[in-house]
Amino acid sequence: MAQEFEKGARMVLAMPAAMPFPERGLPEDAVLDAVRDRLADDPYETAKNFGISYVGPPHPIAAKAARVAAETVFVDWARDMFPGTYRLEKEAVRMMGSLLGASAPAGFITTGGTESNMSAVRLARDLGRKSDPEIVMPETAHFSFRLAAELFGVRIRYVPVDDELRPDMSEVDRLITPSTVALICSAPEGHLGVLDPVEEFSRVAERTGLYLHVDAAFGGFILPFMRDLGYEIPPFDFRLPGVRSMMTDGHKLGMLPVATGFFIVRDVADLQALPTEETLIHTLSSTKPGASAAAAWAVLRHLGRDGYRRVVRDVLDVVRIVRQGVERIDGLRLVVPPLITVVNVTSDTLDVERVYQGLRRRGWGTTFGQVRGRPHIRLSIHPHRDRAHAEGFVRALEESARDARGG
Ligand code: 0PR
Repeated sequence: MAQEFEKGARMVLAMPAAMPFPERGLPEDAVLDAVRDRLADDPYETAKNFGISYVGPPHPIAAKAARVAAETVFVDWARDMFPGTYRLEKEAVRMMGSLLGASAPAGFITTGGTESNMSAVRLARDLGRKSDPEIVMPETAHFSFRLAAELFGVRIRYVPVDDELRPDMSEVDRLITPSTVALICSAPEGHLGVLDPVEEFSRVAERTGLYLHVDAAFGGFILPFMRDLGYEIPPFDFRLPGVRSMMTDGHKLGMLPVATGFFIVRDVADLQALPTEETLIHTLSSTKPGASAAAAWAVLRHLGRDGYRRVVRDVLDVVRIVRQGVERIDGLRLVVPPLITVVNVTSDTLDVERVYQGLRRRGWGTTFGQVRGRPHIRLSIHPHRDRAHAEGFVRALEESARDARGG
Protein backbone atom coordinates (compact mmCIF):
# COMPACT_ATOMS: atom_id res chain seq x y z
CA MET A 1 0.00 0.00 0.00
CA ALA A 2 3.01 2.20 -0.46
CA GLN A 3 1.39 4.61 -2.91
CA GLU A 4 -1.70 5.89 -1.15
CA PHE A 5 -1.01 9.39 -2.28
CA GLU A 6 0.10 10.12 -5.78
CA LYS A 7 3.15 12.31 -5.53
CA GLY A 8 2.78 13.54 -9.12
CA ALA A 9 -0.67 14.98 -8.47
CA ARG A 10 0.54 17.11 -5.64
CA MET A 11 1.76 20.62 -6.07
CA VAL A 12 5.51 20.94 -5.74
CA LEU A 13 6.21 23.83 -3.41
CA ALA A 14 9.30 25.90 -4.04
CA MET A 15 11.65 26.21 -1.08
CA PRO A 16 11.02 29.66 0.45
CA ALA A 17 13.79 32.19 -0.20
CA ALA A 18 16.64 32.32 2.30
CA MET A 19 15.69 34.27 5.41
CA PRO A 20 18.34 35.67 7.70
CA PHE A 21 17.63 35.81 11.41
CA PRO A 22 16.03 39.28 11.85
CA GLU A 23 18.34 41.91 13.26
CA ARG A 24 15.53 44.08 14.66
CA GLY A 25 12.11 43.11 15.93
CA LEU A 26 8.93 44.12 14.08
CA PRO A 27 5.79 45.52 15.70
CA GLU A 28 3.00 43.08 16.44
CA ASP A 29 0.60 44.30 13.70
CA ALA A 30 3.20 44.01 10.98
CA VAL A 31 4.11 40.50 12.14
CA LEU A 32 0.50 39.34 12.22
CA ASP A 33 -0.12 40.82 8.76
CA ALA A 34 2.87 38.89 7.45
CA VAL A 35 1.51 35.69 9.00
CA ARG A 36 -1.89 36.31 7.32
CA ASP A 37 -0.15 37.04 4.06
CA ARG A 38 1.56 33.65 4.10
CA LEU A 39 -1.59 31.79 5.09
CA ALA A 40 -3.39 33.43 2.15
CA ASP A 41 -1.45 30.99 -0.06
CA ASP A 42 -3.39 28.02 1.36
CA PRO A 43 -5.56 26.89 -1.55
CA TYR A 44 -8.67 25.78 0.32
CA GLU A 45 -11.05 27.38 2.74
CA THR A 46 -11.27 25.23 5.84
CA ALA A 47 -14.87 24.33 5.16
CA LYS A 48 -14.06 23.12 1.63
CA ASN A 49 -11.15 20.90 2.56
CA PHE A 50 -12.05 17.23 2.70
CA GLY A 51 -8.49 16.26 1.89
CA ILE A 52 -7.15 15.77 5.39
CA SER A 53 -8.79 14.35 8.45
CA TYR A 54 -8.42 17.27 10.74
CA VAL A 55 -9.06 20.74 9.50
CA GLY A 56 -11.64 22.85 11.14
CA PRO A 57 -11.97 24.33 14.53
CA PRO A 58 -12.12 22.00 17.53
CA HIS A 59 -15.24 22.19 19.67
CA PRO A 60 -15.44 25.76 21.07
CA ILE A 61 -15.03 24.63 24.68
CA ALA A 62 -11.58 23.26 23.78
CA ALA A 63 -10.14 26.76 23.35
CA LYS A 64 -11.81 27.97 26.56
CA ALA A 65 -10.40 25.09 28.60
CA ALA A 66 -7.01 25.53 26.95
CA ARG A 67 -6.95 29.17 28.10
CA VAL A 68 -7.75 28.11 31.66
CA ALA A 69 -4.82 25.68 31.57
CA ALA A 70 -2.52 27.84 29.46
CA GLU A 71 0.24 27.96 32.04
CA THR A 72 0.45 24.26 32.75
CA VAL A 73 2.38 21.43 31.16
CA PHE A 74 2.36 17.71 31.55
CA VAL A 75 5.34 15.49 31.49
CA ASP A 76 5.68 12.42 33.64
CA TRP A 77 8.80 13.38 35.54
CA ALA A 78 7.14 16.60 36.74
CA ARG A 79 3.74 15.14 37.62
CA ASP A 80 3.97 16.41 41.17
CA MET A 81 4.37 20.00 39.94
CA PHE A 82 1.13 19.78 37.96
CA PRO A 83 -1.06 17.19 39.68
CA GLY A 84 -4.20 18.88 38.34
CA THR A 85 -3.03 18.53 34.75
CA TYR A 86 -1.94 14.96 35.44
CA ARG A 87 -5.44 14.24 36.67
CA LEU A 88 -7.04 15.85 33.60
CA GLU A 89 -4.82 13.79 31.29
CA LYS A 90 -5.39 10.47 33.04
CA GLU A 91 -9.12 11.06 33.47
CA ALA A 92 -9.44 11.88 29.75
CA VAL A 93 -7.61 8.65 28.89
CA ARG A 94 -9.80 6.69 31.27
CA MET A 95 -12.99 8.18 29.81
CA MET A 96 -11.88 7.09 26.34
CA GLY A 97 -10.82 3.66 27.57
CA SER A 98 -14.17 3.20 29.21
CA LEU A 99 -15.98 4.23 26.01
CA LEU A 100 -13.92 1.55 24.26
CA GLY A 101 -14.99 -1.13 26.71
CA ALA A 102 -12.10 -1.40 29.18
CA SER A 103 -12.89 -1.69 32.88
CA ALA A 104 -9.62 -0.29 34.27
CA PRO A 105 -7.90 1.40 31.32
CA ALA A 106 -4.63 3.32 31.56
CA GLY A 107 -2.36 5.06 29.11
CA PHE A 108 -1.51 8.54 27.95
CA ILE A 109 -2.40 11.41 25.71
CA THR A 110 -0.11 11.51 22.69
CA THR A 111 0.45 13.95 19.87
CA GLY A 112 -1.71 11.82 17.58
CA GLY A 113 -1.99 8.58 15.70
CA THR A 114 1.62 8.24 14.73
CA GLU A 115 2.94 8.55 18.27
CA SER A 116 0.21 6.23 19.61
CA ASN A 117 0.95 3.48 17.10
CA MET A 118 4.67 3.82 17.67
CA SER A 119 4.04 3.50 21.41
CA ALA A 120 2.16 0.26 20.79
CA VAL A 121 4.96 -1.29 18.76
CA ARG A 122 7.53 -0.27 21.35
CA LEU A 123 5.46 -1.65 24.22
CA ALA A 124 4.78 -4.94 22.42
CA ARG A 125 8.48 -5.27 21.63
CA ASP A 126 9.46 -4.63 25.23
CA LEU A 127 6.87 -7.04 26.58
CA GLY A 128 7.77 -9.69 23.99
CA ARG A 129 11.54 -9.74 24.65
CA LYS A 130 12.48 -11.46 21.40
CA SER A 131 15.92 -11.08 19.85
CA ASP A 132 14.52 -10.43 16.33
CA PRO A 133 11.04 -9.11 17.02
CA GLU A 134 8.37 -9.21 14.33
CA ILE A 135 4.85 -7.87 14.01
CA VAL A 136 2.05 -9.17 11.80
CA MET A 137 -0.36 -6.66 10.26
CA PRO A 138 -2.49 -6.11 7.16
CA GLU A 139 -0.79 -4.30 4.28
CA THR A 140 -3.24 -1.45 4.80
CA ALA A 141 -1.96 -0.53 8.27
CA HIS A 142 -0.80 3.05 8.62
CA PHE A 143 2.70 4.28 7.80
CA SER A 144 3.38 4.90 11.50
CA PHE A 145 3.84 1.15 12.02
CA ARG A 146 6.54 1.09 9.36
CA LEU A 147 8.17 4.08 11.02
CA ALA A 148 8.04 2.28 14.37
CA ALA A 149 9.45 -0.89 12.82
CA GLU A 150 12.34 1.08 11.39
CA LEU A 151 13.13 2.94 14.60
CA PHE A 152 12.57 0.11 17.05
CA GLY A 153 14.25 -2.63 15.02
CA VAL A 154 11.12 -4.67 14.38
CA ARG A 155 10.39 -6.62 11.22
CA ILE A 156 6.94 -6.48 9.64
CA ARG A 157 5.17 -9.46 8.11
CA TYR A 158 2.26 -8.35 6.00
CA VAL A 159 -1.16 -9.95 5.77
CA PRO A 160 -2.24 -9.54 2.12
CA VAL A 161 -5.52 -7.74 1.40
CA ASP A 162 -8.00 -8.11 -1.46
CA ASP A 163 -9.22 -5.35 -3.80
CA GLU A 164 -11.63 -4.14 -1.14
CA LEU A 165 -8.80 -4.12 1.40
CA ARG A 166 -10.05 -7.08 3.43
CA PRO A 167 -7.12 -8.99 4.96
CA ASP A 168 -6.73 -12.65 4.05
CA MET A 169 -7.07 -14.12 7.54
CA SER A 170 -6.09 -17.58 6.33
CA GLU A 171 -2.53 -16.22 6.02
CA VAL A 172 -2.17 -15.01 9.60
CA ASP A 173 -1.13 -18.29 11.21
CA ARG A 174 1.52 -18.81 8.54
CA LEU A 175 2.97 -15.34 9.21
CA ILE A 176 3.30 -15.87 12.95
CA THR A 177 6.75 -17.13 13.95
CA PRO A 178 8.52 -17.66 17.27
CA SER A 179 9.75 -14.05 16.87
CA THR A 180 6.29 -12.48 16.63
CA VAL A 181 5.64 -9.93 19.37
CA ALA A 182 2.36 -8.42 18.16
CA LEU A 183 -0.62 -8.55 15.88
CA ILE A 184 -1.95 -5.25 14.64
CA CYS A 185 -5.19 -4.30 12.94
CA SER A 186 -7.25 -1.19 12.25
CA ALA A 187 -10.77 -0.08 13.04
CA PRO A 188 -10.95 1.08 10.32
CA GLU A 189 -7.88 1.44 8.09
CA GLY A 190 -7.30 4.93 6.71
CA HIS A 191 -7.37 4.47 2.93
CA LEU A 192 -10.94 3.43 2.27
CA GLY A 193 -12.20 3.31 5.84
CA VAL A 194 -12.56 -0.49 5.81
CA LEU A 195 -12.87 -2.21 9.18
CA ASP A 196 -10.40 -5.05 9.70
CA PRO A 197 -11.87 -8.24 11.21
CA VAL A 198 -10.81 -7.33 14.74
CA GLU A 199 -12.80 -10.19 16.22
CA GLU A 200 -10.81 -12.72 14.21
CA PHE A 201 -7.55 -11.04 15.17
CA SER A 202 -8.66 -11.19 18.78
CA ARG A 203 -9.31 -14.93 18.51
CA VAL A 204 -5.81 -15.47 17.11
CA ALA A 205 -4.37 -13.33 19.92
CA GLU A 206 -6.20 -15.36 22.54
CA ARG A 207 -5.13 -18.67 21.02
CA THR A 208 -1.47 -17.66 20.64
CA GLY A 209 -1.12 -15.35 23.65
CA LEU A 210 0.17 -12.62 21.34
CA TYR A 211 -0.25 -8.91 22.03
CA LEU A 212 -3.00 -7.32 19.87
CA HIS A 213 -3.10 -3.56 19.18
CA VAL A 214 -6.06 -1.94 17.45
CA ASP A 215 -5.56 1.31 15.54
CA ALA A 216 -8.92 3.03 16.00
CA ALA A 217 -7.60 6.43 14.92
CA PHE A 218 -10.88 7.08 13.13
CA GLY A 219 -13.11 4.48 14.71
CA GLY A 220 -12.71 5.30 18.39
CA PHE A 221 -14.72 8.49 18.18
CA ILE A 222 -17.44 7.22 15.87
CA LEU A 223 -18.08 3.46 16.02
CA PRO A 224 -19.35 3.42 19.65
CA PHE A 225 -21.83 6.19 18.84
CA MET A 226 -22.88 4.55 15.56
CA ARG A 227 -23.65 1.46 17.57
CA ASP A 228 -25.78 3.59 19.93
CA LEU A 229 -27.60 4.92 16.86
CA GLY A 230 -28.52 1.40 15.78
CA TYR A 231 -25.86 0.72 13.13
CA GLU A 232 -24.56 -2.81 13.13
CA ILE A 233 -20.93 -2.47 14.13
CA PRO A 234 -18.85 -5.61 14.56
CA PRO A 235 -16.90 -5.79 17.83
CA PHE A 236 -13.65 -3.86 17.51
CA ASP A 237 -12.58 -2.77 20.99
CA PHE A 238 -11.56 -3.92 24.49
CA ARG A 239 -14.79 -5.92 24.71
CA LEU A 240 -12.84 -8.48 22.69
CA PRO A 241 -10.64 -10.31 25.19
CA GLY A 242 -7.61 -10.50 22.89
CA VAL A 243 -7.26 -6.70 22.54
CA ARG A 244 -4.43 -5.50 24.73
CA SER A 245 -4.02 -1.89 23.54
CA MET A 246 -5.91 0.57 21.40
CA MET A 247 -5.45 4.07 20.14
CA THR A 248 -7.78 6.73 18.87
CA ASP A 249 -7.32 10.27 17.64
CA GLY A 250 -9.18 13.20 19.11
CA HIS A 251 -8.18 15.27 16.10
CA LYS A 252 -9.96 13.12 13.56
CA LEU A 253 -13.58 12.68 14.58
CA GLY A 254 -13.37 13.76 18.23
CA MET A 255 -13.50 17.56 17.71
CA LEU A 256 -10.36 17.94 19.81
CA PRO A 257 -7.45 20.21 18.90
CA VAL A 258 -4.83 18.89 16.49
CA ALA A 259 -2.09 16.90 18.20
CA THR A 260 -4.41 15.04 20.58
CA GLY A 261 -4.29 11.26 20.50
CA PHE A 262 -4.96 8.56 23.07
CA PHE A 263 -2.87 5.45 23.64
CA ILE A 264 -4.78 3.10 25.93
CA VAL A 265 -3.85 -0.22 27.52
CA ARG A 266 -6.25 -2.66 29.11
CA ASP A 267 -3.87 -3.40 31.96
CA VAL A 268 -1.72 -0.73 33.57
CA ALA A 269 0.84 -3.37 34.55
CA ASP A 270 1.88 -3.67 30.90
CA LEU A 271 3.34 -0.15 31.04
CA GLN A 272 5.98 -1.41 33.48
CA ALA A 273 7.77 -2.96 30.52
CA LEU A 274 8.78 0.47 29.21
CA PRO A 275 12.20 1.57 30.37
CA THR A 276 11.68 5.10 31.64
CA GLU A 277 14.61 5.44 34.01
CA GLU A 278 13.71 7.89 36.73
CA THR A 279 11.83 10.17 34.30
CA LEU A 280 8.69 8.00 34.22
CA ILE A 281 8.28 9.23 30.61
CA HIS A 282 6.26 6.58 28.78
CA THR A 283 5.52 8.66 25.70
CA LEU A 284 7.76 9.24 22.68
CA SER A 285 7.48 12.99 22.99
CA SER A 286 8.20 14.60 26.31
CA THR A 287 6.78 17.88 27.65
CA LYS A 288 3.32 18.69 26.31
CA PRO A 289 0.99 21.64 26.88
CA GLY A 290 -1.40 21.10 29.78
CA ALA A 291 -3.86 22.90 27.52
CA SER A 292 -4.25 19.80 25.36
CA ALA A 293 -5.16 17.63 28.36
CA ALA A 294 -7.60 20.27 29.60
CA ALA A 295 -9.16 20.74 26.16
CA ALA A 296 -9.59 16.98 25.68
CA TRP A 297 -11.10 16.55 29.14
CA ALA A 298 -13.44 19.50 28.62
CA VAL A 299 -14.80 18.38 25.23
CA LEU A 300 -15.40 14.80 26.42
CA ARG A 301 -17.08 15.99 29.59
CA HIS A 302 -19.13 18.68 27.80
CA LEU A 303 -20.39 16.58 24.90
CA GLY A 304 -20.73 13.27 26.67
CA ARG A 305 -22.19 10.27 24.97
CA ASP A 306 -25.38 12.04 23.96
CA GLY A 307 -23.48 15.01 22.50
CA TYR A 308 -21.19 12.80 20.44
CA ARG A 309 -24.18 10.82 19.25
CA ARG A 310 -25.65 14.04 17.83
CA VAL A 311 -22.33 14.95 16.21
CA VAL A 312 -22.11 11.50 14.65
CA ARG A 313 -25.71 11.54 13.44
CA ASP A 314 -25.07 14.89 11.72
CA VAL A 315 -21.77 13.94 10.11
CA LEU A 316 -23.26 10.69 8.79
CA ASP A 317 -26.03 12.75 7.22
CA VAL A 318 -23.37 14.79 5.41
CA VAL A 319 -21.69 11.54 4.30
CA ARG A 320 -25.02 10.27 2.97
CA ILE A 321 -25.52 13.37 0.81
CA VAL A 322 -22.02 13.03 -0.65
CA ARG A 323 -22.46 9.32 -1.20
CA GLN A 324 -25.81 9.71 -2.96
CA GLY A 325 -24.32 12.53 -5.02
CA VAL A 326 -21.49 10.28 -6.22
CA GLU A 327 -23.91 7.49 -7.08
CA ARG A 328 -25.94 9.91 -9.22
CA ILE A 329 -23.05 11.26 -11.29
CA ASP A 330 -22.54 9.65 -14.64
CA GLY A 331 -19.15 7.90 -14.85
CA LEU A 332 -18.28 8.04 -11.15
CA ARG A 333 -18.69 5.37 -8.51
CA LEU A 334 -17.75 4.64 -4.91
CA VAL A 335 -14.77 2.33 -4.42
CA VAL A 336 -16.56 0.71 -1.45
CA PRO A 337 -19.71 1.81 0.37
CA PRO A 338 -18.50 4.10 3.17
CA LEU A 339 -18.76 2.66 6.67
CA ILE A 340 -17.78 5.87 8.45
CA THR A 341 -16.70 9.26 7.13
CA VAL A 342 -14.01 8.24 4.64
CA VAL A 343 -15.49 8.29 1.14
CA ASN A 344 -13.65 7.18 -1.99
CA VAL A 345 -14.60 7.95 -5.55
CA THR A 346 -13.28 6.27 -8.67
CA SER A 347 -14.28 5.77 -12.29
CA ASP A 348 -14.10 3.05 -14.91
CA THR A 349 -14.43 5.54 -17.77
CA LEU A 350 -13.18 8.97 -16.70
CA ASP A 351 -9.70 10.25 -15.92
CA VAL A 352 -9.97 10.43 -12.13
CA GLU A 353 -7.01 12.77 -11.84
CA ARG A 354 -8.82 15.27 -14.10
CA VAL A 355 -11.84 15.09 -11.83
CA TYR A 356 -9.56 15.73 -8.84
CA GLN A 357 -7.94 18.71 -10.60
CA GLY A 358 -11.41 20.06 -11.42
CA LEU A 359 -12.36 19.93 -7.73
CA ARG A 360 -9.12 21.64 -6.84
CA ARG A 361 -9.75 24.45 -9.34
CA ARG A 362 -13.18 24.92 -7.82
CA GLY A 363 -11.64 25.27 -4.37
CA TRP A 364 -12.52 21.82 -2.98
CA GLY A 365 -9.76 19.88 -1.29
CA THR A 366 -9.62 16.08 -1.62
CA THR A 367 -6.73 13.62 -1.89
CA PHE A 368 -5.84 11.90 -5.13
CA GLY A 369 -4.09 8.56 -4.86
CA GLN A 370 -4.09 4.93 -5.82
CA VAL A 371 -5.29 1.92 -3.94
CA ARG A 372 -3.99 -1.29 -5.48
CA GLY A 373 -3.26 0.52 -8.72
CA ARG A 374 -6.74 2.01 -8.99
CA PRO A 375 -6.84 5.81 -8.99
CA HIS A 376 -9.25 7.31 -6.53
CA ILE A 377 -10.28 10.54 -4.85
CA ARG A 378 -10.42 10.29 -1.08
CA LEU A 379 -12.54 12.47 1.16
CA SER A 380 -12.46 12.53 4.90
CA ILE A 381 -15.61 14.26 6.06
CA HIS A 382 -15.38 16.19 9.30
CA PRO A 383 -17.91 16.67 12.05
CA HIS A 384 -17.76 20.42 11.39
CA ARG A 385 -19.33 20.12 7.94
CA ASP A 386 -23.04 20.55 7.19
CA ARG A 387 -25.52 19.77 4.43
CA ALA A 388 -24.66 22.94 2.53
CA HIS A 389 -21.01 21.85 2.31
CA ALA A 390 -22.03 18.41 1.13
CA GLU A 391 -24.34 19.85 -1.52
CA GLY A 392 -21.68 22.35 -2.65
CA PHE A 393 -19.18 19.54 -2.94
CA VAL A 394 -21.54 17.36 -4.97
CA ARG A 395 -22.19 20.24 -7.41
CA ALA A 396 -18.44 20.77 -7.85
CA LEU A 397 -17.95 17.03 -8.34
CA GLU A 398 -20.67 16.96 -10.97
CA GLU A 399 -19.08 19.85 -12.85
CA SER A 400 -15.60 18.30 -12.55
CA ALA A 401 -16.89 14.98 -13.91
CA ARG A 402 -18.52 16.86 -16.80
CA ASP A 403 -15.15 18.52 -17.55
CA ALA A 404 -13.47 15.12 -17.48
CA ARG A 405 -16.03 13.74 -19.93
CA GLY A 406 -14.99 16.59 -22.16
CA GLY A 407 -18.51 18.07 -22.06
N1 0PR B 1 -3.88 5.59 11.85
C1 0PR B 1 -4.73 5.72 10.81
C2 0PR B 1 -5.70 4.62 10.50
C3 0PR B 1 -4.70 6.90 10.03
O1 0PR B 1 -5.53 7.02 8.99
C4 0PR B 1 -3.78 7.93 10.37
C5 0PR B 1 -3.71 9.21 9.55
C6 0PR B 1 -2.92 7.74 11.48
C7 0PR B 1 -3.00 6.56 12.19
C8 0PR B 1 -1.91 8.77 11.89
O2 0PR B 1 -2.50 9.83 12.51
P1 0PR B 1 -1.69 11.19 12.82
O3 0PR B 1 -1.66 11.95 11.53
O4 0PR B 1 -2.51 11.81 13.89
O5 0PR B 1 -0.34 10.84 13.28
N2 0PR B 1 -4.28 9.13 8.30
C9 0PR B 1 -4.23 10.21 7.33
C10 0PR B 1 -5.44 11.09 7.48
O6 0PR B 1 -6.51 10.51 7.63
C11 0PR B 1 -4.29 9.71 5.91
C12 0PR B 1 -3.48 8.53 5.63
C13 0PR B 1 -4.08 7.31 5.50
C14 0PR B 1 -2.11 8.66 5.51
C15 0PR B 1 -3.34 6.17 5.27
C16 0PR B 1 -1.34 7.54 5.27
C17 0PR B 1 -1.94 6.30 5.17
O7 0PR B 1 -1.15 5.18 4.97
O8 0PR B 1 -5.33 12.30 7.37
